[in-house]
Amino acid sequence: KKVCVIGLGYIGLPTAVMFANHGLQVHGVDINEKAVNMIRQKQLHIEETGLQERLNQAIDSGKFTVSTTPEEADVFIIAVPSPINKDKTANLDYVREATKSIVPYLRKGNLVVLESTVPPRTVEDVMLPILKETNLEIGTELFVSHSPERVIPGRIFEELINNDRIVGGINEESSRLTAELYKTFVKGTIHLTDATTAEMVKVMENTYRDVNIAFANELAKISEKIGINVWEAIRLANFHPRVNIHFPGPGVGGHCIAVDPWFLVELQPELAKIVGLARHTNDSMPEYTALKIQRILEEQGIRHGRVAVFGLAFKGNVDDMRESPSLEVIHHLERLGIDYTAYDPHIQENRLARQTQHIEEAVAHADMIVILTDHNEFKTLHPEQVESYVRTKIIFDTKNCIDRHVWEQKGYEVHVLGD
Ligand code: SAJ
Repeated sequence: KKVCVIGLGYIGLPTAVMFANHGLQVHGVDINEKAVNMIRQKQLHIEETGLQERLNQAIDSGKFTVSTTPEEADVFIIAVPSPINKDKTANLDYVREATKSIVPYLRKGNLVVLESTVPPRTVEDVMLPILKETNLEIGTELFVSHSPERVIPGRIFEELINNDRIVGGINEESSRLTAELYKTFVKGTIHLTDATTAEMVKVMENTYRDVNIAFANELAKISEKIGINVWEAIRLANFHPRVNIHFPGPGVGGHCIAVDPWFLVELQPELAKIVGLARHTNDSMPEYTALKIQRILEEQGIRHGRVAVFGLAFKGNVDDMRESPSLEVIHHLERLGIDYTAYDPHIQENRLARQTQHIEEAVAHADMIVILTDHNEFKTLHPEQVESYVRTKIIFDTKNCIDRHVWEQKGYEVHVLGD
């Protein structure tokens, strides 16, 4: 069997190498020529645990080829971005273009699977009209389904294999063929449904998380006002067998959780009320964080202070800066006229003006270290590493990830978001 994977990003590339390493012939396609050339030479354009070894194996075995154009195959998997526009409406251009790009290569009996997260009805209303241009009869000569990826960056392979999988075909035969395909490597249960329900399920999962985090952020703000530690309160509440409150932070980033809920708001603005409010709550956190930084500096009587921002990735232990709340926090610091340096050991190149690759440079003359992501490097950071460089001993932990007592023992004033 041959599989053609369209889109070789965080989802497409791991999925492609998994199929290749399980004996299928795989052709990977991306419009980004640089990424294609890198992959061909077994170089990674993204960071993910276990990807390098698996890519080496896939290329060396001859089972995995890559280029910028599709090839004929039995199965076509589309794993392209589905971002939102500035006005928070879904941008389905990549999904549309990817679908159009395979039309000339589709033959009788082929299966097309969309993995990208999309607003419910996209397969039916956006993809099927394009696929009809093949003149193949949809459902009998051409099979189509949605099987949303549900893996978390940092643990992609573990979750690709072990998570349950949702498969929503446009008819039963499409679902059956898709389930058979993923059985190649999926050990979790494969649940069958229709395409639109599958689309809704995926958007619901990420919206659930967004709403839950917004709740946690609201609790953090309330806790600061009434003088308790929200982290301790959440820890205790979560001992209840039916409570699972998520955690506050400087904002919600990434291209999934902060994006997908808008699909529901766009579809049903009058009905998706909590969903929209949660989005606004989470989007307010970077400014809230920056204002708290300003307040801490003022309380210490520090004028023209300098802040060392630790963490630019959108979350801990990933190298991905897209839609990162850290960028928003920095934007607000600039607006407030607060001087800063930025440091992230997972972001290899300097993409910001005040960014440095050296921790010593980052904390030089700093009046405050602000932790915005829970990278392992920050959790285990020791005061002695920065001791001789900082100007003022203040640390502000927005992820509750440092050992507060270690820092307090060294004379630091420790602030935690939601405390
Ligand atoms: N965050 C919090 N508090 C929390 C958890 C996360 O503030 O308690 C923040 C993170 O710091 C980050 C953002 O939320 O900025 C998103 O991070 P995440 O780890 O929650 O999620 P993603 O975007 O990496 O992956 C999510 C996952 N969805 C769910 O867990 C329901 C993943 O399974 C999906 O496959 C992925 O979205 C996707 O591609 O849709």
